[in-house]
Amino acid sequence: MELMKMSLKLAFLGFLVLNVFAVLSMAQTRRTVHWVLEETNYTRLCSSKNILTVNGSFPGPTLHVHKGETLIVNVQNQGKYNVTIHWHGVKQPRNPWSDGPEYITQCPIQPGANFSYEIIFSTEEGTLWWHAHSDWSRATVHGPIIVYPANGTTYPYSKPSEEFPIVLASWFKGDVMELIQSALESGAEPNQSDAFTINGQTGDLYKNENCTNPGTFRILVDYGKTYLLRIINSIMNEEMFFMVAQHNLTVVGMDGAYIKPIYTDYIMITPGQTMDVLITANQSPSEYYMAARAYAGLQYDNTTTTAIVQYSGNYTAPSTPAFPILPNYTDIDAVTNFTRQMKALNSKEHPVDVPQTVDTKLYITLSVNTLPCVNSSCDGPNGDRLAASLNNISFVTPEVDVLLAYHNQLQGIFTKDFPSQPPYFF
Ligand SMILES: [Cu+2]
Repeated sequence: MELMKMSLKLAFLGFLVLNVFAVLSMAQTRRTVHWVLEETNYTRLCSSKNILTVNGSFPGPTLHVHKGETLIVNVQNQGKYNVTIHWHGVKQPRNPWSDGPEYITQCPIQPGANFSYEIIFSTEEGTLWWHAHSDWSRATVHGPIIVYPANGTTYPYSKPSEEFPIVLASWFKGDVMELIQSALESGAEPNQSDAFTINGQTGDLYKNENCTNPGTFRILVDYGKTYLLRIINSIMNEEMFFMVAQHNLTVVGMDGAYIKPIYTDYIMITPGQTMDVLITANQSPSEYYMAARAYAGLQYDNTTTTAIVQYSGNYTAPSTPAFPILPNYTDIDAVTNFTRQMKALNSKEHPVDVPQTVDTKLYITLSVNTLPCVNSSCDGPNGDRLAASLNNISFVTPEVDVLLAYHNQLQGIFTKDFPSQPPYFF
């Protein structure tokens, strides 16, 4: 009996020691990153303005993690607006307090304040991104998240020689926070962007005689090698076509998951989406344009942003690099032909366990509607104001974030009667 007690005690001690080790090793894998939100002066399209940035950079810093890691990002707000940061596509199991959407999972970080996000990476692998989640601050406050395979595992394709994040973004000559504010007040559509950018640069097609040439992002490649482009659409509104002149693309991942490879010469990427694209430098050593422009219908920014793929070695650079023939703005066939090929990789190493039984059925319509204004005094269609909705219900910003209201059972912040189908079928 005594012996048994003894061994139990020892086992308990061992358990304690093991736990201390576990906590210590966990602490070691939790890196902390420090970010400062600040106004930074940038010049694009021949005019300067202050934009909100993380640590002064546009696009913002890249987060590099391995699958399964947990990262702490401490955000100090030295800007003049309320801001939150969202980790786009990171599932964060049982960790909603760090998800970021303003007034949904937290109240915004006020100027002068700071907030520590705990970002739990679980099943994601590939490329994701982070962005501000308050009004239009995400136009300038965003950056890549690169999730490498867990230690001891590797990609489901040959390891690329090098990788390049390709961040597509919108550039507005005006202040983005003022633009959305005035659109919300008038009820009209917000202004279109004045340019698109690739990694912060507009590219050569935005030439203006009155100022120096626009900046152009370049990637340097060696003949025969294969590269991974981690393409992120951080553009505010437009879906985009993207191509590289005379080079084929192989799409191997989307939104932080692997897919069955798509062999194509163009992609169409929607706002918020990410794509991992392999490209082999197998053409005559030279310079080639990569280019992106909108796939859109009615009102859209119809400009084209470019960057350059530059081969290493000795050759005479062309006066104008080869330019890709992008699908037309309204080419729905090009879009369908591309999107119909999207399938999860669903291999033994990367299974996709889709739930097979359905508990609740929801039928949800997303739409842009109008709300009436007194004496038709707004600038939207028929003097009304535009409002987005789900099943005809529009979101009204609460005074307390919805998650806190849910957690503390506060009354009057949200209702539980969201309809499981739209009021009208059409
Ligand atoms: Cu997002």
